[in-house]
Amino acid sequence: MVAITAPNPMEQIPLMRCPKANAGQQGSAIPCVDLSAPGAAAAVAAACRSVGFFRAINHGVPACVTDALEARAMAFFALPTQVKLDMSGAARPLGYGSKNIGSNGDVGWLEYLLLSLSSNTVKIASLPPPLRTALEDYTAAVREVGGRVLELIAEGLGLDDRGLLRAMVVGREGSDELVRVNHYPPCTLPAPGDCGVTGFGEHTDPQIISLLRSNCTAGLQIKLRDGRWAPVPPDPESFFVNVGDSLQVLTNGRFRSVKHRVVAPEGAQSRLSVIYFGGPAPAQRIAPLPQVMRDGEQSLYREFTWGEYKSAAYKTRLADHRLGPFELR
Ligand code: GA4
Repeated sequence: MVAITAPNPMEQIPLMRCPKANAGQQGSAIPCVDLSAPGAAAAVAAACRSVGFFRAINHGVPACVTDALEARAMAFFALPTQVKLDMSGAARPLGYGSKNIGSNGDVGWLEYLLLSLSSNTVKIASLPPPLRTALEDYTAAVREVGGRVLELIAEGLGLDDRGLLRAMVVGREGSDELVRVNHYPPCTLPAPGDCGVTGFGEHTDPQIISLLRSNCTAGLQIKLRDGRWAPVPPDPESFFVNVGDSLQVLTNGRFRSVKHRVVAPEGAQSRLSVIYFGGPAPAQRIAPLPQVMRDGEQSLYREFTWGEYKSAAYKTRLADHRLGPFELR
């Protein structure tokens, strides 16, 4: 007798290759910042200038909050596809998505939930209540970490108003905060030894900052300033902070948004990551902060609002240089 198994929809995606990063010395290229240490502001600013990315420890989010979300999210992704779609709606861009990222042809070896947060309410009423609660607890906690990081950034930049960046994102009425839960099942597609299958293609995040937490399955890589890709060793106890395009503009290029990507896992374990994206209100003007500019320094970017940038970004492909059309030189 021959066993007939239902075709796995993930098997249908075009095979994209993504070189595995060389674990060599680059792992140590990822700065680590103790958010509770006295020198945290200087360390955050140095990391944002040099790499645009850092690992944050001593962030104050209890493990029970991250663990609860991980367990609930894994249970959600184990449900049949149709049930997940019925509960969350198909991603357009918010909702449940599988392999398609955005609406311009990008694909990856993953499924995900993309949700908008508003007044700390995850706007997907029909998610299973335990997942909804776990997401709300998580996002309330991670948003505080985001707020703290933005205060440290303001201090590290020497701004008089330490609350300026935080106030653009956290707790601001109408700010544009998103949370994304990415599930990368073990990849069954063949790939040559030095390549893996792309889980999430290379891109920068359009927002001000992003904070990522994953389980202990590897896959995330960041692009260093010298062009090499560095693997980010997973650490479920840390948050990984990304500089987004909008922060690059607010600092007139002093901080640079980091390119990152995910290679799908090959072993038996899924990768699960949860990312908080801190974006401002649509009407927020995104232009270099006058306080960071030296006398006579010219803006590198034409001025825009977050709403304009976001709608332009959502028309691009993942790997596009989204700030290009806004650059002045
Ligand atoms: C990248 C960062 C966030 O995941 C995201 C992504 C968004 C989406 O998944 O719909 C985009 C991507 C992201 C930038 C370019 C466009 C839009 C997919 C895509 C191809 C939610 C976001 O804000 O921008």
